[in-house]
Amino acid sequence: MPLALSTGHEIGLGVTALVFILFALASSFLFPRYRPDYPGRGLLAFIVIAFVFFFGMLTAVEVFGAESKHHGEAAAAETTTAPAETTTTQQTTTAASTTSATKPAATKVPVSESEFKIVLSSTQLKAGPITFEAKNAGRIPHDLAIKQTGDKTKLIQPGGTSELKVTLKAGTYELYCSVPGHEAAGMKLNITVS
Ligand SMILES: [Cu+2]
Repeated sequence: MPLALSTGHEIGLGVTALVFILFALASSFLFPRYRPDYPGRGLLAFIVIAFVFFFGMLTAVEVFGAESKHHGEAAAAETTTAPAETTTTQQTTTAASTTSATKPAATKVPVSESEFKIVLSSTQLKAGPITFEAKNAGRIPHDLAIKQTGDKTKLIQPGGTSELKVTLKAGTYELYCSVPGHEAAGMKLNITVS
């Protein structure tokens, strides 16, 4: 309905202006041509009519013009609302993709090596990504290897550490030290993954 009302007011404003202009033109050109003494005796009447048109025009501009301005503000408000909604949607999408990109963390398993044994806090591990954090607690270099997968760390100096990142399926695996003679000396340990 506001649109129809506004259109009606614009037409009203236009018609009022048209009548006013026609009257002004007629007063200037038409009436003097056919009635040379115009306004003549009707001077007072002419002034009254001119004033009525003048204030009528002012009123028309105020009433109809105000309605048009209101409509304009409403349209401007609608325009500013739309981009705000778009921004919110984009932020939600970004947050969702960030969350889905996060991977499950690997299980961290501390391993202590020394002459000549390998010690874990538990030999029962959960299947999936596992990070063995091998620490050389002995006095000579060692490493940590997994017989079934072939993975192994670099040679770890006394007091040093090295990580071994693997993904293990359910089964039994042997951890050992690949330095010659160390496995036979006792640096081996069976673990169970389930
Ligand atoms: Cu060793």
